[in-house]
Amino acid sequence: MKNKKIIAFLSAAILVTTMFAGCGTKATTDGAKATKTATDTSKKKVIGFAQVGAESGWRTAETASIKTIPTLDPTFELKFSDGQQKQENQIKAIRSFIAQKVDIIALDPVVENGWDTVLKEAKDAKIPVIIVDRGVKVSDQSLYAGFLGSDMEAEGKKVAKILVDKFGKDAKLNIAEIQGTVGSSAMVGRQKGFKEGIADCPNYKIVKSQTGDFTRAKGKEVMEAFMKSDGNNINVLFSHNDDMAIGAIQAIEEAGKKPGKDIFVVAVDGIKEYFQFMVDGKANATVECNPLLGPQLLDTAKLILAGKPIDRWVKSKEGVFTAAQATAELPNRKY
Ligand code: GYE
Repeated sequence: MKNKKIIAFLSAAILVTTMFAGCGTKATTDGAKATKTATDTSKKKVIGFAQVGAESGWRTAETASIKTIPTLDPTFELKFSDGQQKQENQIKAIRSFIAQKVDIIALDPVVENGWDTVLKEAKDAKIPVIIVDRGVKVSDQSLYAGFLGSDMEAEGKKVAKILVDKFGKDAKLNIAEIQGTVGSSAMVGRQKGFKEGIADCPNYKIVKSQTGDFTRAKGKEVMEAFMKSDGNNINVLFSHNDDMAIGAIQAIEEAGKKPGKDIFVVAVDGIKEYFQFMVDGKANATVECNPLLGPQLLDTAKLILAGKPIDRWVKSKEGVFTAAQATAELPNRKY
């Protein structure tokens, strides 16, 4: 009897143990699942993007495009930092990305110089860096994996060609130039390309040249000053971006002149809003600079992480648009 009781007790115990064991297994499986999900998330490849700022329509479009990366490929995560047009903020952002051990750093540098130290820190931490949109000048080329962006010098040359095609080489042009951010590759390249492009036009004179820092407000301010001192003389405006041209167009109108007629207006970028100014006859031409770099940045990051070679310079594709094409092109503009 006693034995029977013991056997019954043991059987119950075994049953209970098995039941618990069953629960235990279930719990472990769920736990494992939870752990696996957590591991998957932590396995996401992280790109840290140090952006210049939010100074122009172009910039906003670039930011939006790069922010699509995690949607284009959910195995990627994006950490975004807005440098507010200050190099020191961008350097801080890179250091923070290094501390967070991101997989790739993408840097859109506000200016060309002054990156050696922080890029060396990224290299020492074995984090590859892709330079996006604007270029850098560094002593050691191995400090970054590659550059993805436009050919700024070529853009400056295209602007010059627009003038030569329109007015001929021998025309007498008094050109006002509103430059982008001083020391940025966009400003340096566009200015250089433009000057080369007009080198054999003896009567093309840059009579005014000042920076508008790529913003609409400063573009207007600069043009106001130009109009005050030389308004009757200027017959061409070359603005390093569309936003500054839009600001300048307002200044030209306020000074009692007709932008697009009294002053031929040419810029760079190709933002939708500027197309409207061309349609309205207040601007004459723009050279396209493509800000939709998100998909190409993702592709480049994937190649690097797969240990595959990337081009030293991945160039973006772009065109030139005149006021005559603006109405047809306007509905196609994606930025
Ligand atoms: O032209 C301007 C922006 O770096 C190409 O920066 C870019 C330039 C662009 O603020 O609108």
